[in-house]
Amino acid sequence: MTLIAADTKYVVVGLGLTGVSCVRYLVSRGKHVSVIDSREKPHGLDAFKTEFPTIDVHCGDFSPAVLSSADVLVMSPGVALNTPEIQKAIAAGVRVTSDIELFLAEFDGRIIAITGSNAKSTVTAWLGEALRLGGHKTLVAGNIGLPVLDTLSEHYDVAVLELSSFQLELIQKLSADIATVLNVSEDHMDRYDSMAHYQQAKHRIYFGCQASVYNREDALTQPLVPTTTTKISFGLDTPDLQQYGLRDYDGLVWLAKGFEKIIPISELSLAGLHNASNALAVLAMADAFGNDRAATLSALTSFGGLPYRCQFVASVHDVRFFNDSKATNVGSTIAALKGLADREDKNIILLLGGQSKGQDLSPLASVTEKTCRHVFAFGEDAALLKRAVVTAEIVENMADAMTKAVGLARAGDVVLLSPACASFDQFKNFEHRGQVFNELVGVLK
Ligand code: UMA
Ligand code: ADP
Repeated sequence: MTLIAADTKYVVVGLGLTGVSCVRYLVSRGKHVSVIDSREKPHGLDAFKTEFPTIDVHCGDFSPAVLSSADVLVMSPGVALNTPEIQKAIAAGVRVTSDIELFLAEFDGRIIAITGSNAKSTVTAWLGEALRLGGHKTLVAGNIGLPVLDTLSEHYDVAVLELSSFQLELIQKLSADIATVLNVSEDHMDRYDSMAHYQQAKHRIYFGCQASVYNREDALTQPLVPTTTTKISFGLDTPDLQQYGLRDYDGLVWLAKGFEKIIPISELSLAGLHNASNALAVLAMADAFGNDRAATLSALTSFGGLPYRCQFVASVHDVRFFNDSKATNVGSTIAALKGLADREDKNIILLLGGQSKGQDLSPLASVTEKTCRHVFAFGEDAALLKRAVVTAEIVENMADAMTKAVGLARAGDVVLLSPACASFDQFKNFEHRGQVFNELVGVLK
């Protein structure tokens, strides 16, 4: 590891959750630090100035003078590395690091790193629960919402880190004990110029890892980088020896390792085949870690799931309402539709909408055709959604979609918010969108 001089000047780029955690950490280590943010008045600026009255904050642009005054830029994941001003600073010799790299330099426990286009948070939290029940002091952090540098004051045996492609771009060599890419489907196409670049960013998670866990049904997850690692696979097909998959025994479908039957999928605490896939990933990683199998099984049957992931909200007049606000890309919406569809009937009324981030929306066409009685599209990219799902009805916002959906719904139907898009055009974030949906359901009861 490079030794950093005591008088190194750090400029933290971006004043969000990550940026504030970086400042807090660098100040606590006695470092010289200032902040830059390209927005005029980033959210949380006033609170920051109260907490750090003496730290210089430059807002409104990425001033070349401020950036080039740094020895090291500490990047936030939301700021693209190829931002011209950042590239100029790098070309002039300024080094770049990130909160995850600073964390890795200090953390002395084992590291399990998880990425994927979907299911990252669910698998991270589920595995964290399994390891905790196995008696390991376990940290769950990263893209899931807890910046890693805010956790260093406590000792942990193991960190289960959810890492986004944005965060992975900012790590030279992760060297995790266990690393996984759970699945790869289109997302963040407004930041990457091709799927190949997006996939390459995700695969940085495998650099230097000791064991890689991949999804053998998704070729894009198989390690691209040469590894000396143990490779372990999971998938919903029948597993070979040492692989994780599904097997039929006595009329039930079981999670299995090779020929070993482990638990029927009907006993998992989260329903839907996509969650069986998630459970297999948890099991594979927990075994690779050496977790007590009974503790893992206990987590697989008791974990309550995270809010806004295909979450059942209520049944009103025999219409079930599901909140999948976290479905911010096409792959996750398709998983929800397949999970909730009734094979006999097109029983779903789907609410789509928001910012589509440059994704190819066309895969929505055939699955909505098979599963949905009606589709509503709202928000910034409603017209693009309608171009993909030609039968969709454009409405102004989610509240209008709900009013119309309730008017259409018959007993036995499902009203599903699974927007396939980011929320920032009409909401603060996906949590806010999820809360508003729950409130709209609440007034129906
Ligand atoms: N900013 C600029 N210029 C830009 C872009 C952003 O100055 O061009 C500034 C903004 O004004 C803001 C700050 O950067 O002040 C925001 O930084 P950020 O976007 O990196 O967000 P954080 O608040 O630091 O949160 C990040 C993750 N967000 C993103 O990667 C976009 C959070 O993941 C994560 O929980 C948090 O770090 C802690 O690790 C959220 C997310 O949406 C949930 N992630 C994406 C996803 O899951 O798809 C990747
Ligand atoms: P991430 O952190 O990758 O966004 P989440 O666990 O928050 O993942 O789930 C995001 C969305 O993906 C939710 O809509 C959830 O229902 C859906 N999802 C969960 N598991 C899978 C899977 N294995 N494949 C596709 N979609 C999934």
